[in-house]
Amino acid sequence: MKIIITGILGQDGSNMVEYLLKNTNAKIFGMTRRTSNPNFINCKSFLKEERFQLVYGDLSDNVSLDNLVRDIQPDYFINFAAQSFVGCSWDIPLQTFDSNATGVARCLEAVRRFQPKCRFYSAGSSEEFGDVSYSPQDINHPLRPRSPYGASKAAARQLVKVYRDSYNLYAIHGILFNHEGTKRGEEFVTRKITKGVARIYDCIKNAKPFNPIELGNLDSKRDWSDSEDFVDGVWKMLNQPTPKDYVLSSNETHSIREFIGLAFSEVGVEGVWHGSGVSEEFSISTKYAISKDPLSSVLIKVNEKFYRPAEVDLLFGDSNPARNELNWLPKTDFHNLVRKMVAHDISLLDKS
Ligand code: NDP
Ligand code: GDR
Repeated sequence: MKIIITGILGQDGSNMVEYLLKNTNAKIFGMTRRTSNPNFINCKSFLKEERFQLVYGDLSDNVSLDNLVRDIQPDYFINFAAQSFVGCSWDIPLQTFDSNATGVARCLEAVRRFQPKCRFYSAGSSEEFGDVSYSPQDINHPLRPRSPYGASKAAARQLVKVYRDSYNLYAIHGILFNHEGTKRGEEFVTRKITKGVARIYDCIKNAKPFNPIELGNLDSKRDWSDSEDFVDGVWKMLNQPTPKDYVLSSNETHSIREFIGLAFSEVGVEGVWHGSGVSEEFSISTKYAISKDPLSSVLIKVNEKFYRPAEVDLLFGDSNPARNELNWLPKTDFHNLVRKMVAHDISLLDKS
C-alpha cells in the first residue's frame, strides 16, 4: 500500500505519518514544499524510517502533483497542506484561495488523470460554517464562511463533491473542528496560551518579572480536540465502503477564558478577570500564587492587533454520525488536552 500525505511539516500531516507507520504496513510519501529554511521539528520521529520517503511538491504547482501521482501510483492521497491560519487569510486572500481551493482542484485532477482508484482526502473545516445558524453544527449545516480561509475551504468542499459525482472518485472532505496538541503552530490561540503559561510559570518560579500574554478577541468559543485523535477519524473515514463526509469534533464548546483559566491552574497559578473590551485583563490572585510576592501581576491582556475583520463567535460540533458509523471515539478530552499542552511546553523550558 502506498500513501501520499501533504503538509507533513505541520501538525496533522506529521501526526498522520506517525499513525500510519504504527497502524499499517504502508509506504508513506510525505510531501513538503521547498522553503529556504524548512522546519522538520514535527517529523523527527520518522524522517529516517525505512517506510517513509520525503518528496517535494507544492499545491501551487500542478506539474509536481501530477508527477507524484503518476510516478507513485498511490492507494491514498491525504491532503493536509494548506494556508491554515484564519487570521492571516485576510492579508493573503489570493494565496489562501490558491492553496486551499485551487490546490485541491489540482490534487483532484492529478488523481483523476493518473490514478483514479486512489482514495482522496480533503481537509475541510468548521470555519466553513462560520456565522452559525444552529448548534451543535452537523454535516448539513449551511456554508456561511466569515473569512477568506473559510471561503476557500467551502470552495474545496464543492470541488470534492463535483469530482466525486462526475468521475466516481473516492473523494471525501471531512469537516474537522479545531484540533490541537503538542505540535500545534505557535500562532494559534491554544499554543500561544500554553507557551505563554510555561514562560510566565518559569519567571514566577525564578522570581523574575514577566510580560503578559497578549491576545485578541476573548469572546469566541471553540470545540477543541486532540489532533492525534482526529488522524484516526480521518483514516476511518477513508476506509468506508462508499465515500461519505463526516464531522469530527469533541461535541463540547469552551471559551478562550476557560482555556486560559485551566492552563494557568495547571501550573498552580490562579487569576481573576477584570475590565472589559480592550481593557480586560486576567491578573494573578496573590492568594494562590506560586510565589508569595510575584514581580508582575497581569497574566493576559488584550491587544487589538489580534482582532480579526470578522469573527466566528461559536463553534460546537456534532460528531455523533462519525462516532456511531465509523466507531470513532476520541481519547483526549478538553481538560486533558490543556494539561498535555501545558506539560509539553514546560518540558521544552528545560531544553532551552
Ligand atoms: P499546519 O499549518 O500545521 O500545516 C499545514 C502544512 O501545509 C504546513 O506544513 C505547510 O508547509 C503546508 N503547506 C502550506 N501551503 C502549501 C503549499 N502551497 N504546498 C505544499 N504545502 C503547503 O496545519 P494543520 O496540520 O493544523 O492542519 C492540516 C489541515 O487541516 C489544513 O488543511 C487545515 O486547514 C485543516 N484544518 C485544520 C484544523 C485544525 O484545527 N488544526 C481544523 C480543520 C481543518 P510549511 O511548513 O512549508 O508552511
Ligand atoms: P481558528 O483558530 O481561527 O479557530 O482556526 P485560532 O486558534 O487561530 O483562533 C481561535 C479563536 O481565538 C481567537 N483569538 C486568537 N487567535 C489567535 N490565533 N491569536 C490570538 O492572539 C487570539 N486571541 C483571540 C480568534 O479570534 C479565534 O476566535 C483553526 C485553524 O486550525 C484552522 O485551520 C481550522 O480550520 C479551524 O481552527 C477549525
